[in-house]
Amino acid sequence: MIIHELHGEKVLDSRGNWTVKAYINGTAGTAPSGASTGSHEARVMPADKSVSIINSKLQRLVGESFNQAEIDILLESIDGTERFEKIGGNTAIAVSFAHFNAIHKSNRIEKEIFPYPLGNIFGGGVHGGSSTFQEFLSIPVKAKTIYEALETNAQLHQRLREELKKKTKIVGINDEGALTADIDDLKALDIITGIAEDLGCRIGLDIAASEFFKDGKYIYRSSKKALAPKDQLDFIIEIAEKYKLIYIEDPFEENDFENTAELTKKIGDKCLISGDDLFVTNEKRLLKGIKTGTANSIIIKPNQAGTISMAHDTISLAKKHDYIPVISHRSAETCDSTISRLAVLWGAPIIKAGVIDMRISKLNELIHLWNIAEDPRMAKLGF
Ligand code: 2PG
Ligand code: MG
Repeated sequence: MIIHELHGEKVLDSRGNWTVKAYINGTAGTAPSGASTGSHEARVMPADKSVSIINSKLQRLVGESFNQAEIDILLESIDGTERFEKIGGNTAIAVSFAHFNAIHKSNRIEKEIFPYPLGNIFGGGVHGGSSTFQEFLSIPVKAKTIYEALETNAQLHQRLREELKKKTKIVGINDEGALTADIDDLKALDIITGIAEDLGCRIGLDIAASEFFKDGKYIYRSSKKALAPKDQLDFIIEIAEKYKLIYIEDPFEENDFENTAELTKKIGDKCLISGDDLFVTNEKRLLKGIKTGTANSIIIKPNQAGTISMAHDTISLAKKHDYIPVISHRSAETCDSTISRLAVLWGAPIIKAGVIDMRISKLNELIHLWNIAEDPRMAKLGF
């Protein structure tokens, strides 16, 4: 596709912070951003700087013709560093998304297999809320259509809200639209699993353990527990069994491959052990995981890598080695729904994209893709 026009704009994200939006031939792509970011992610530039890079340095793309791999490789080479230190991973992903969307804008994606939504129902950590664990996630394993799947997560969110209102005075909503309440992590798991069983969903957790790892210990807010890594391992195994957890993300701090591997060895046959801050959508870090038997699932966040093609390389490596890829949003988002299209295009069996608020733009895009597919089916989860 020939780029006739490229420009950048500063726009608001869901936290009310500025982010960068790129337009290619009138079609947009917008960078999301995280709060629990891995330290090995692509660098984020201030939005003003990012916009000015698009409107000056990157104008050399105008008049040229690229496919997706070509434009992404050019962005990497213009930057010239491993983690987009010069132009910013946010700048690169906004341009990469805009290019992808300009190509695929009105096209039906020639894929028929749809991802299960992994919905953030209840939360805390750095996203707001008093639980130590960052995300209590639901996966509607029995759903046969995308409609059923999305409705089940929405119902769980609604019923949990009612249930929490009976138990505590203040029930809130955090950065990702997850419910918050002043209850302990285990109490939250008790309540959530009760409703989830009734609705036919299974529960997962994004522990985001780096965020509460201080001086060699995992510090739990409400119970005031401080667990050494080995005790954290025992604790995670205990709750995985008790609550029949199907998915656990970042159970240890971002560089602890060893304990993550041990957990995978112990319970990886019945539960997905997923690396987010651990792998940061980075091929080299995933390769280390593959070699050491660390985790059996990976979060794919295109903005952690910097371009769609880099994220694609990582997901391809994951699939080759039977790591279950989970395409994911960030805690600060916009209505950009590129990741929904990528999830279907890349055949990811799971997508983490929220349950309510503006995050429904991604869920509604899945519905649209479902409706224009010829014979749409849900992915096979194998559990
Ligand atoms: C995560 C994400 C998205 P953040 O940790 O998986 O839920 O949060 O964007 O803050 O890293
Ligand atoms: Mg995470």
